[in-house]
Amino acid sequence: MQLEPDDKLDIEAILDDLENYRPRRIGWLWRERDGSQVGGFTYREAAKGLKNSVPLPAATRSFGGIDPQPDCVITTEIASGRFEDDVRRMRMAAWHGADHMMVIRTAGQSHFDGLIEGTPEGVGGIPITRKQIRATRKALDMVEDEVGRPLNFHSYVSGVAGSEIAVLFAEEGVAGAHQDPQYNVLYRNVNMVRSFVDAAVAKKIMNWAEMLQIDGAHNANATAREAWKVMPELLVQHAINTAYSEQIGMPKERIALSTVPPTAPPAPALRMDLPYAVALRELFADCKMRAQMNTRYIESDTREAIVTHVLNLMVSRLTSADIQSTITPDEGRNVPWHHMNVSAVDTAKQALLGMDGLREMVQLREEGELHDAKREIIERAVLFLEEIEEVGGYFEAVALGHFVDSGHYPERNGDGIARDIDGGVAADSVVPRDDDYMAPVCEHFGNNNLPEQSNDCDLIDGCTLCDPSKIVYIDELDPEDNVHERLQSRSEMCEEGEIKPEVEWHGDGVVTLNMMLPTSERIAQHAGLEIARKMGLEEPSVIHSGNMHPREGTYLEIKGSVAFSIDPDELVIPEEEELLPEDEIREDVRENPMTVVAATVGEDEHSVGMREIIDIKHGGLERYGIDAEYLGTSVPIEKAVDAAIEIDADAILISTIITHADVHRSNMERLDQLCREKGMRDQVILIGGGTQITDDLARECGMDAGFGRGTTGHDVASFLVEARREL
Ligand code: Z97
Repeated sequence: MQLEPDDKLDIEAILDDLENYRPRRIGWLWRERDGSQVGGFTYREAAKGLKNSVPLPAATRSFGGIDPQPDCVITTEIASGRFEDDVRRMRMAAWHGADHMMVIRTAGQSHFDGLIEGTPEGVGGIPITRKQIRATRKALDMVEDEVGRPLNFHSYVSGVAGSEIAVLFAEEGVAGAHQDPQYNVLYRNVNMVRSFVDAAVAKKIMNWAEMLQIDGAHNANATAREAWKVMPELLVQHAINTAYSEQIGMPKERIALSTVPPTAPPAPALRMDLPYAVALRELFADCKMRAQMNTRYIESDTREAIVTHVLNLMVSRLTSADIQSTITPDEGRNVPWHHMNVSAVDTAKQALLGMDGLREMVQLREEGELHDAKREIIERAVLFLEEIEEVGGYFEAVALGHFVDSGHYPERNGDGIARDIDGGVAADSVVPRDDDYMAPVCEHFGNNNLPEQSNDCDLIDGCTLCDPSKIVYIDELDPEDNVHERLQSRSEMCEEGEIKPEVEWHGDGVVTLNMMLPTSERIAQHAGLEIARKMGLEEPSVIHSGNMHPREGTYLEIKGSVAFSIDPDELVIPEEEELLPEDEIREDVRENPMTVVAATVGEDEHSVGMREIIDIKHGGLERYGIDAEYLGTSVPIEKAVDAAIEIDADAILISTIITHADVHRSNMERLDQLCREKGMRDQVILIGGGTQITDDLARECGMDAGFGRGTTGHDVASFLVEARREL
């Protein structure tokens, strides 16, 4: 199935014949590093460009639409809980430059104790299912053809169903997964023996499927009371999972550390984050670095979140990142929204490109504060590991609450997460295998008595990894809570083709209002909700309130929803005016110089609007080489016409801001009339401008064009060049 840029993703088509869809490949793919020359710029850390993409906003207007791609893989983390909406968001993110599609279930997938088929939405979390994965991979296959770059699909191998999930992922071509037994133990209270045995099984399968593994150390940072204090422990957690994975046979280049800059401003973040980042890269030089953002200190202020992210990106560029993760800037206020995923991907793209080649110009010092701080973190981590050995090993250390203690190790506050070796979910569920244990499947971890000289799965004529036709596909379990029902209720909610706002799910109707209220925060919040209600928003809630001054003002962001939809066929949409490209205008004026007379006419002292249209600074006519004779304010129409005759101007531009007694109309009519009387009307272009002027109004009054609010020099220059060609 080929996806054209103008087509919407067709969910029905994705679901069609899904039972027979197979992934095109297994395994993780990196970007091709080949983008050194783009649009006249030289990049040192760039990857091959995309076939279809959305460039950064400034690129479209000022850099010829180039869309260079940084060298590292960029993640987008998606959590709408409905795969039919996730895939659309993935497509948007891929166009902006994401190629690592990380699907996290809305809450606690690890709490599911088994593999669930079908697509129920469930309560309090979405179980991972084959159908979701396969539909997502199928959509991603279409999108990667569209953007011309491979897309890595990623999810999580955790919980007591982790090993089954690993098999499912291997069968369905999932390219990357979080897998870290410490995550289950510390944060999900899965029994530690079970968690480590499961991890061995899962990692072996992941290795077969050439998945990139991401560990879970960053969670200590996200959980800690004072996140920067867990730096030594983060190194320890990385070390434990990495060593364990290597024992099971994973090569280092498929082990990615989930690095996290531990703190955020107002802390002097870089002085803490940078030594930590350097220590990590020194200790785990052959592993991959997956640079995750600091999430511990995200509040509802998107500006603040973005600054933290950019500082994190600077750490990535000053050290290294193989994968650059992006947490959406709305993480502190909502379940992430479509446009926030795109915003986060753009932030990463922009910051990485902007800091391209930084390390060639700036060198990290090998002595002084950076060196000393790095060494200290490593020493603390080594002590931490030694203490684990001393107390009898990892399990004992966990039981003693060594992990996620709020002290700065070796200081301890006795508030770490303590788990019982014999407790937790699925305690006592690990039993020793019999000596003659046998499972005739490939990539099975541990003691397995298969007949000599046979392939692992010969006895059953191939396991599902070798013979995917044996995979049993279960479509839906729940007759009500499934994708078909959801698609049905979508079409009932909105007539075919009708438009409703959305942030997360198709037609969810959610919109935001931004407002500044001149009062204190608490009053503002309630007043804001009342304003939203009066504006017709349903279920409004404050998603951000920012204190401008305790008494003078509060800035609010409010979300709510609208119940109506819009029929695009009923919209009256004026034809889009196409401007000449800026270079073409310049070329035309260079070959054939252009002069215009400009004045604010009548008894009108407003000068700013006209000057902005003329002056070079904000891109006025001068920028295109057009010579503008500015006559000033309160200029009589006659004087403007005389000046035009005197310098043989191509055009007369008059600005009329005052509209009292329709003086703006009469000025324009008078200009047209006078030019006719002088026999010059068909040799001169007449333009009227001003805040109350529209093109229609100006034309009615005899002008060739009218320009109102929001006009730029480019608009006027483009019109002048085209109009002169027609004279
Ligand atoms: C990230 N923002 O980008 P649940 N295993 C590990 C994990 O880290 C997680 C899960 C499983 C973060 C992702 C937090 N991490 C969010 C090692 C989750 C899945 O128990 O199914 O909710 O967690 O890495």
